Amino acid sequence: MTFLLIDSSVPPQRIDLEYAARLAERRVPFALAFTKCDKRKKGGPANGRNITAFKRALLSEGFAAVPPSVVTSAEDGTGKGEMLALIASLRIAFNAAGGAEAAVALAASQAQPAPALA
Ligand SMILES: Nc1nc2c(ncn2[C@@H]2O[C@H](COP(=O)(O)OP(=O)(O)O)[C@@H](O)[C@H]2O)c(=O)[nH]1
Ligand SMILES: [Mg+2]
Repeated sequence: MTFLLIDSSVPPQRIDLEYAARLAERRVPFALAFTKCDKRKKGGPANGRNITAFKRALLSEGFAAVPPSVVTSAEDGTGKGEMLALIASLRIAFNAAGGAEAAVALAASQAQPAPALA
């Protein structure tokens, strides 16, 4: 599975939105990992607002749904369990359904990326 890492301490970055669009265009299932949730950029919006703004930007740029996401911090460990659980859910599906095809199908159903508008 692919995680697209997004710095939550800064507002949505054009390059990150474009990267998400490229993944969607190529039908690569992905989840969002919002990083550095402990770090507040001085003078900038709170991390939660940056995260909401990023999700809204995806929707306004053509995504039919927001991919699964996890809020993380390498500094204090936030989101580690959630991230491992997301990966584990794919492993369980892989073993239960017996193959890479099933795991890819599950990832696709979770991510539901739609092609971004041109
Ligand atoms: N406060 C905080 N700093 C972090 C975190 N993750 C990485 N950093 C710091 O951010 C800087 C760049 O780290 P890097 O892992 O290259 O992250 P990048 O900025 O996404 O490329 C380094 O000084 C890291 O110690 C985090 O979760 N919280
Ligand atoms: Mg780096």
